[in-house]
Amino acid sequence: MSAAVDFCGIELAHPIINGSGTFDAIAAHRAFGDALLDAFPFAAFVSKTVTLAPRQGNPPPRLWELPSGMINSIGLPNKGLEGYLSEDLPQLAALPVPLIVNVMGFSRDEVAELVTAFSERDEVSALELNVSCPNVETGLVMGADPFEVAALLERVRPLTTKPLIVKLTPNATDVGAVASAAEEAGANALSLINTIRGMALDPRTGEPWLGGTTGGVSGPAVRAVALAQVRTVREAVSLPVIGMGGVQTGRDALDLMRVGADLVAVGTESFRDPAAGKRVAAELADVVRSRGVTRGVAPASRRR
Ligand code: RRO
Repeated sequence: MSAAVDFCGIELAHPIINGSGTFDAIAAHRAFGDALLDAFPFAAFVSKTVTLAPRQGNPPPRLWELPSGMINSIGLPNKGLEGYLSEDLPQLAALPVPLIVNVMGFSRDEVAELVTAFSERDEVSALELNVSCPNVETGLVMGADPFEVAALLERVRPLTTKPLIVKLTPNATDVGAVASAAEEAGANALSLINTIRGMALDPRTGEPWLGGTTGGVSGPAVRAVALAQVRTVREAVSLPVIGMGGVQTGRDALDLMRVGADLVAVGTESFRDPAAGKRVAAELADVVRSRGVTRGVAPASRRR
């Protein structure tokens, strides 16, 4: 069986991509040189969230390690749209895989401006709308509320023919309802889960450790949550789904596919092992071959 997949009309060599913000391809290219391009770990590259204006991000400390993962409170540091277009996009366009740009705005108009700008760029294969950042209030409100997500899609859908992927937050009361709202309003695909809100205290002072007070929990700690949420979303919609949350092995990826993911993203594991994406893709191919499964479960669109 070929591992190649069609995702929203984009041909991918295998079903493993990265989670936004968990792999800095520009820094990795600096560190590893062209060896990175010869053995790029992912079948598509999803860039860190871009906002309209440049942002410094949250004050440090920004990370706290957990027994089975970590908490981040990065706070969307980025060069802003203009900086991204002039400095990052030319470098990311040179990667040997399709580029998906993750964007976030603090209002619908801001997201509309970002979508319009990227819509004109041939280097960009698809856009991921981040409505799920747990560190910025508007992100949480948008992604937690089906009406807000529908209103956002209705505003930006007419602005581009590129595939629009909505990244859902697990910090919602009913992720299935948000997923359905996104589907009805014209999303092409959904991705989940983003991080789950959490916090850590400084053991010496008892005060919040993170500069942003709370942050997002990721890594193996959230894998069971991801499995349940991907299953819920798969039951609710027919759209392609990118599943992620604590994936460390091919077996973890297969589990997400069994509950309905079409693609799987590797996130926190890439901090430990920058080549994790490639390893997970190879392990997935092995486990699929040895168990005689052609895919996980059939996505809902093919089950109905
Ligand atoms: O930058 C962040 O702090 C951040 C973002 Br935008 C996100 O989507 N998820 C996350 O855990 N952290």
